[in-house]
Amino acid sequence: MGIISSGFHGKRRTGNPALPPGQYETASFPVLTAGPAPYIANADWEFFIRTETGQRRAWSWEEFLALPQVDIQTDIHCVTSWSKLGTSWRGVSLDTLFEDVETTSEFTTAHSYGGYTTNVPLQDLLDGQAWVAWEFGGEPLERAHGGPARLLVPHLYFWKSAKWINGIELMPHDVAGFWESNGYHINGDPWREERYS
Ligand SMILES: Nc1nc2c(c(=O)[nH]1)N[C@H]1C(S)=C(S)[C@@H](COP(=O)(O)O)O[C@H]1N2
Ligand SMILES: [Mo]
Repeated sequence: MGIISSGFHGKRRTGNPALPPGQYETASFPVLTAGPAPYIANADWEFFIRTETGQRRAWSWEEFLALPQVDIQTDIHCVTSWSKLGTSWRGVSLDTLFEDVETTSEFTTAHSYGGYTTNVPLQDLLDGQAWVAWEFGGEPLERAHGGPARLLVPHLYFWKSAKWINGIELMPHDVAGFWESNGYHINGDPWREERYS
């Protein structure tokens, strides 16, 4: 233990209960992208949801902005060990986007412009746990961080929060995405330290 009595015993902690095991807090906002950042003009952007039966819902940028917008305050946790606490975002809840979608699938694949994919169970996207976010800290999301818009699933490691999100595909099975096929854990719960497989 350090010199500060944190009240935890037998476990090395920083003393901040907001930090999952093995994470440290950073004030900066690192950029982590596999490959080049794609450029998508707002006018060309769309977000789709495609089901296992081929049903497809899609929103243009204008239609997306006309949906109910919510402010989100949340901590984010990268598998490379940095956490950023109390970040603020604005976007549309996945609950709103899934309102008229009928599916029996339990799994999804998030597809990004540029080809990045990540798998997320449908239940992790619903009930106020995930958003398509387009504002960060009161400003339009920077392209390096996924602008025009990114998926935000902050209760899982940040690689699940697909930047430059294009759409969500409902999947009959859990199919590993980009990082999940390259050694990252299939689920990615930071509180269980599901980092690598
Ligand atoms: N499209 C896309 N989304 C992505 C990535 C990526 O390479 N491409 N990297 C992931 C990883 S590993 C992390 S940690 C976060 C980093 O987000 P940031 O660059 O905004 O910090 O984005 C995730 N989403
Ligand atoms: Mo990451």
